[in-house]
Amino acid sequence: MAFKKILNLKTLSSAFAAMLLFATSAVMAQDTTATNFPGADDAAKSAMWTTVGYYTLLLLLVAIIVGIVGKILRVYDLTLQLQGKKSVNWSNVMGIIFIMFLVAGIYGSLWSFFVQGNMLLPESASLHGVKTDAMFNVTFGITVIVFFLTQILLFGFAFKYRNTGKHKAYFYPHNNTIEKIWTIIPAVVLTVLVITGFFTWREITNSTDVKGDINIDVTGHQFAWELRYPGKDGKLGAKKYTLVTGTNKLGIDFNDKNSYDDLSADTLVIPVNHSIRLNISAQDVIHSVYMPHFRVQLNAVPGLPTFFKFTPTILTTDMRAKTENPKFEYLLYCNKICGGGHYNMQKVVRVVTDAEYADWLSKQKPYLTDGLKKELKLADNNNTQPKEAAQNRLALNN
Ligand SMILES: [Cu+2]
Repeated sequence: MAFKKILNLKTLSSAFAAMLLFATSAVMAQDTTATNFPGADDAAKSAMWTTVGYYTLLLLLVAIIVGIVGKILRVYDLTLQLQGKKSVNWSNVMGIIFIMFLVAGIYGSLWSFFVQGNMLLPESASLHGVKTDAMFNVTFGITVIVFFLTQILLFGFAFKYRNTGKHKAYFYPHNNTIEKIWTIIPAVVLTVLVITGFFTWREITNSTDVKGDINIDVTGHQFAWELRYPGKDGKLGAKKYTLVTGTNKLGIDFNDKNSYDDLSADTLVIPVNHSIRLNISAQDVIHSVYMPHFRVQLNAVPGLPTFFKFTPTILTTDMRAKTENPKFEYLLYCNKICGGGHYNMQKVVRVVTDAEYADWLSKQKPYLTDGLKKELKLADNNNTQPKEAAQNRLALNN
């Protein structure tokens, strides 16, 4: 009968929620460096899930043991009452559980801090990233101090002022001074943090100076990023969505002479210590350019071309040495869940020296392929006016 009472929707759903929370934390705690790339070792993956399953079952076992100990205490309490003795002081029991919870919680937080904290991104590989990291660290430092302070006070006071049997639990409903302190201090601290964040963000995004930047087009579609580099003229040609066809995937406008020498590339190769300007756009749904190692993220919104400027500071080879991972690659991800193939939207980003960059760029294929020339009825000689051909294309699209 008692067991049936426990099996109601409320307890079952809270137990399920707790299990889910724990299992998620266990998954997060796994070292995924061995499994986190395409074609990862299957054995490593299954070992990871075995560990998660083991800890989840362990949690279930601990919960059952706690339940049994509770029942034993209850029986003991009833026996005492039957014998006419003083019964168990449950407030004392609760007070002790509070302290145990505090100690276990602090241990768990510190464990998470040191074990999972090690899995954070390596140092920022871009100029502005150093500033955002500094802001993150300050915010993190403040919240850690506040977290430990408030948890110790919360559980410590619940223990200290409990009903001990000799005196009642201390009732202290209101104090204006304390209210003022914990309203004004967080308000001031948060204002300072938000304003610092505002100025840093403005500094990162406010540069409209294009001189000296390397312009690269990054266009998102379901499910890939298309990259376009300027040719020898250093300028990217115009784009027009109405010109998009199977061959002219990006809808490059070849009425614009700057388009002729544009290059298409598979890998985002960028020279170290140069300002890179990513011209970001999307063709279907909202995607998001996400390069965590450079602390870069900006949405790619259809119909709203935008850009992000950053300066890479650490060569891929140097980062491999720093992370002690010879296979390390910087990556460009999509950070919006944009559809079924979203997970597959990643490109390798390689930071190289100036000489390597020039060499790589000279090997890239022009965007204007023979197939495209034929489609646009462009003669091999680029001096021919392509206007008519492009208009024909437009007419076909309409
Ligand atoms: Cu996407």
